[in-house]
Amino acid sequence: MSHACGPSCDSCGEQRISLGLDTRDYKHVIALAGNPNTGKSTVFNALTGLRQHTGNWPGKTVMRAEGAFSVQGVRYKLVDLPGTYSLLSASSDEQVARDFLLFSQPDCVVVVVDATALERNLNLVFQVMEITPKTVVCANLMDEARRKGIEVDLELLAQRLGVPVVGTVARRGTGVTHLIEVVADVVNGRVVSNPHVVPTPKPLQKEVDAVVPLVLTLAPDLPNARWVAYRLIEGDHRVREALRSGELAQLARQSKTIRDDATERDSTTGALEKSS
Ligand SMILES: Nc1nc2c(ncn2[C@@H]2O[C@H](COP(=O)(O)OP(=O)(O)OP(=O)(O)O)[C@@H](O)[C@H]2O)c(=O)[nH]1
Ligand SMILES: [Mg+2]
Repeated sequence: MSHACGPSCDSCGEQRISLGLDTRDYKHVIALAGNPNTGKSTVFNALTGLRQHTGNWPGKTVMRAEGAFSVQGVRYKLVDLPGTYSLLSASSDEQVARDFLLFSQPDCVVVVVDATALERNLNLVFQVMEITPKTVVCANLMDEARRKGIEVDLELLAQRLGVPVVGTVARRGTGVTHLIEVVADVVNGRVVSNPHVVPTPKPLQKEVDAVVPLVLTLAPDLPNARWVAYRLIEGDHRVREALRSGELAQLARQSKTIRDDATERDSTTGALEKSS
């Protein structure tokens, strides 16, 4: 595990700077997801220098919070999401997390898991890996695991999952710098993950292929239309209603506007860099 280092660490040459609420001109968006009470907001605070509410009970973060940091001059927007057990869950704060993960297309999703209760936490990891290969697992509370005599083989876990796994003790800032190095590698394509998700049986795949165009007719530009198609086939009434009422179409429009703005900003920055 990496050493603990402050917001800007000279000893590891990372030059990480907390930017607090200043999310201007970010290049990449990183989401922090995970079960309730795994230390997401603690990781968020360590990176951004902000003071999101933390405490030892689940359900503290109920809306998404945004902050920023930079590493070696590259600015990242970090989004702290409410805790969620599953992308299929129903409560309103869990829906905030689900909608962001599914439809806002962050450049990387860090799933913060409780190292003392891996089995329960891996359910969400698999669900996130289904929607993006740009998943990084942050095995937090490694000190608690050690205290309880639980040994977590991070390398083996990464092999089994097919995505990077980083151990942290977020309350002390330990491993957080390494986490961000790995996130940067995933975002930049230096590390290409190969998530080991359960393959869809052929007959079901055909059904999904047939439903996807119908979903896109009702909600053009919807990212993860396959996920929506699966839910419809499963008979998920909330998803069906969100599609019927136009809620999903609106989410798709919003996320497209955000993506277009980011692309436009990138090309403007590129043009300015070339001309200077
Ligand atoms: N021992 C230990 N405690 C930690 C660590 N990381 C976070 N904590 C503590 O765990 C508790 C939960 O942390 P939060 O950051 O609030 O967790 P969260 O995932 O944001 O929780 P929700 O927003 O409710 O889902 C707090 O009391 C933290 O101080 C760690 O690595 N080790
Ligand atoms: Mg929180």
